[in-house]
Amino acid sequence: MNKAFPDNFLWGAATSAYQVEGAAYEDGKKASQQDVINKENYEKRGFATADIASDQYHHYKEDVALMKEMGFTAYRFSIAWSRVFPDGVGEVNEAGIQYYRNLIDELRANGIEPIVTLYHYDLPWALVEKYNGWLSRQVVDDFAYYARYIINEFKDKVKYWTTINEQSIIVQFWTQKCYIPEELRGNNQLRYQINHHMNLAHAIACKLVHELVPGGLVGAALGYAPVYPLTSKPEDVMAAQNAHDLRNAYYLDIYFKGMYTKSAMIYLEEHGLAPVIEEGDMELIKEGYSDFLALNYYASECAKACPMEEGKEIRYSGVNWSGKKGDMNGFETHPGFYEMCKNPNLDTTDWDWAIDPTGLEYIFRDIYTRYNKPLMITENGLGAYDTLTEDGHIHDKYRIAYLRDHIKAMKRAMDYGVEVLAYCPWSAVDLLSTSNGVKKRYGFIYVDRTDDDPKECARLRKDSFYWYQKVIQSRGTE
Ligand code: BGP
Repeated sequence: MNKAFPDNFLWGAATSAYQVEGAAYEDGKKASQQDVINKENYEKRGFATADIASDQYHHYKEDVALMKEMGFTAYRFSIAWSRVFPDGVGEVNEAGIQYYRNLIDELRANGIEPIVTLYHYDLPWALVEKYNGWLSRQVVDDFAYYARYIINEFKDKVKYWTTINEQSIIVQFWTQKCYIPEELRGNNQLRYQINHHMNLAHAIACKLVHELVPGGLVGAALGYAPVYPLTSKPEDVMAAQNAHDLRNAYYLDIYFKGMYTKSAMIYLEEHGLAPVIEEGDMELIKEGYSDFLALNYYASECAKACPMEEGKEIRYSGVNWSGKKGDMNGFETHPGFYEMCKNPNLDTTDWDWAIDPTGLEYIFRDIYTRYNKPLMITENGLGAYDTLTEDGHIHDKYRIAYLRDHIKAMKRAMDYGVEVLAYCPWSAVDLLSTSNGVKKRYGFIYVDRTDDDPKECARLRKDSFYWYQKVIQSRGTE
């Protein structure tokens, strides 16, 4: 087996627009639903807003220089729809699109391949006001308008495109990822309806890349966790299969087979949760095939049987808001199908995410064997509290250990024949977490700010920065 990664393997890291850019209302940008959701998080829980985030909008040249210093050959980031079209559709905001032209040119000038995500949770607020955003089918046409503009604009500069970030996670944590009016939050069918609208939007974006970008490659970025049975009791094994069908296969089958996984759809239909599918939808989904799958892998999940019982109701994943181990407020439950639970065999992060590098090897082998498409990692990482020492260092050896083990696992999968294009862990620089403010850090580059005080967002190199630099230099043999 080869020790080193292939020469053309892309090494980099990832971010998303609202989590890193800041400048939320600058140069013509208007609010996205994340500006509103994060303002609520600030008011309820004291987490930072997206107003300044890591201020990459003003630090992008410095950030790209630091990425180059680490040896990056790729950077996965997203475009803020409301920076380009502040009202969702209509007039383009010249200053907004210029920011992305500058960023992409800066990356290219430094030999860094842009991997562009079209949508990462930040729908223009104007479309929420107009028709409740993703809840309405109208959003599909507006997304097509936005996607056509962006893909056409960057067709000669961007080869790798990802469409919609983490549809599976949006179903679980829908009020954090989409703005859902209070009175509709009890209607779980809408989670799958949103998801269906996103499948249509995804298919349209895939078709657009195939039509407009010479040599372009496109796929979704899927949040994916393998599901293990809690025990080897057959009913737990069956529960794990059920969870896999509804949480993982459901997306893979759409992206690669153009169909909904039957078992999952039967379950949804039986419980009145299935999306409304209109004539022509499945044909469109089939036409919008993916060239690769981008995976966001952080943790594995565990499931056990969940017999139907009086009083047991459907519920979705809990969140650990406090960042104290063991504070996770509940697990996803589908009576009669499966119930998620803690895996007693794995250690967790402070936010209760199971640490499981072998899970990465497992899913790579599994997905590649079934679908035979190239894979890339567009997120993988450890959310942790970092301490800035008095003399300006961040000794994040826990992050190095986590990433090293995952890189090794990815390599083992590659040694067994899995085609992997890129490794872009989360995150290039520290940024705003989706549910836990800025104290939960992921970056190689420290951003000196707190939830209460954005300060100047000065950049500092963590120990993991120098470690990753060596990994890249040695083509993964470090
Ligand atoms: C993924 C999202 C990212 C990111 C990451 C870490 O689900 O695509 O946007 O933030 O998870 O999650 P969190 O920020 O909640 O720690």
